[in-house]
Amino acid sequence: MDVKRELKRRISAASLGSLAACLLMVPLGASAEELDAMEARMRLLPGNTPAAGYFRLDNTGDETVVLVGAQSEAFGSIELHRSMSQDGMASMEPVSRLEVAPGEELTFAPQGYHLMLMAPSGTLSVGDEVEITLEFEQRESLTVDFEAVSPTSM
Ligand SMILES: [Cu+2]
Repeated sequence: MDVKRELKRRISAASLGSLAACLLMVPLGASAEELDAMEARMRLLPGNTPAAGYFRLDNTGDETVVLVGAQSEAFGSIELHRSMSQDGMASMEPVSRLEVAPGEELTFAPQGYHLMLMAPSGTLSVGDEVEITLEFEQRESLTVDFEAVSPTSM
């Protein structure tokens, strides 16, 4: 075999090697189909009380998914919160990350987890749909349409 051809072969083998290395740097299980958000609603509350976002997250993939936050153009600030009842007093606290194991689902619902939707950029009415982007650790974000519902509907 002549030298030139052998060299060419080595180069293409080397570039294949670096391509493989690049592929390995992409987080595994990054496919969006493995994660579904359903029943996404936001409950509007009167006055200056922040709206609350509720949904269900299904992890049908084989990797644990970690929810770390949310963003929306419709709100200045969104936090993950958990409602609690202690000594008969209702309160809530911020949550920084929530894990959803493979095959598990996570439900945001009244008296439990909710998205605290603060500083709305406009007036929201029942029936409006707002995009909220859920953010995860080491995987691409998921943008979900949340439908505005009345305070009494949930
Ligand atoms: Cu809250």
